Amino acid sequence: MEKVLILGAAGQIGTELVNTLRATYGNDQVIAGDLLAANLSEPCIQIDATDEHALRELVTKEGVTVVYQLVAMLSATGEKLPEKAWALNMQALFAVLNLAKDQLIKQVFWPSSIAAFGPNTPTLDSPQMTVMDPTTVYGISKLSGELWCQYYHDKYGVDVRSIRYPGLISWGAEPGGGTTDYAIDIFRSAKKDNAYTCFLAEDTRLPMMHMDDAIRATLELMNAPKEQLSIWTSYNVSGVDFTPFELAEALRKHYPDLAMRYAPDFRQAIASTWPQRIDDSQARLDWGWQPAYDLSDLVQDMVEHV
Ligand code: VAH
Repeated sequence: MEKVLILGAAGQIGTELVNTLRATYGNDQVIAGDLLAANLSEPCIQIDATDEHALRELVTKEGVTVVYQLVAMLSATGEKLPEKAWALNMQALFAVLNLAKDQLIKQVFWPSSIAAFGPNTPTLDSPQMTVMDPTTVYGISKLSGELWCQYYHDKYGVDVRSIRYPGLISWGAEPGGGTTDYAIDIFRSAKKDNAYTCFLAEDTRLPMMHMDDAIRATLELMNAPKEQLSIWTSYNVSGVDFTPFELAEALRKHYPDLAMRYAPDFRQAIASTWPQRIDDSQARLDWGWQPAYDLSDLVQDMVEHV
């Protein structure tokens, strides 16, 4: 029976992953860990994901077998605190990779991002293997982390698996300082004010995904037979891609008089370095990835729950 520890359990992905994994393995088999533990449900622990000693004590005491290491400072916040973002994102990854290297745990999940691509990455149908020249600290940490995951797999036999998440759209938890957060904020703003001022230009196309698809992709990858997998950096996966204009048009099916304004800020310069659409054929080939939500489904679900 697996015993799972989720680090970053209070975050956008962690909040959803805790619920899904508890439904799969049983409540007591999934420990929710975060520095902000106040709102976590039991079993939970307040823990610093960069504190390797505390992690070693915890996984040994609790018999943890799998760790989902979700802690990171995202793209927009990371540009305001570059050295803190690098330190946090890398130390949190190494702490868990070293637990696996020392065989204290048997499997690791760590999220990468389309932010690991850059301005010279082919912007449409960005391949699994391609030019990667990220220009944000967050993207640099994700690209570096991918290469370290592959190194620990190849050199120490660590079973660490990863997905390059696109922008994730969910209603369960507040977004956490990302460049794609507009695609979450717009739903709350439309419901409250029937209006939204978008911090990206209306034609900024980005790869996005409903959180349900992201969680399912994560568990399908983690449960895939190891011999089926060919990528030990991080897998491309795609859901949908859209522009703020297209999202607003889809939202107007529910809010016909939605007033949209566009006021690009510093996050436009970040979004402009990212691809518009991702080629996820390797994930489809290796472990049968197939998204379920299109833009209309995504908007319908968000409108129903926000
Ligand atoms: C961010 N939501 O905007 C994250 C994501 C693809 C972007 O990694 O930083």
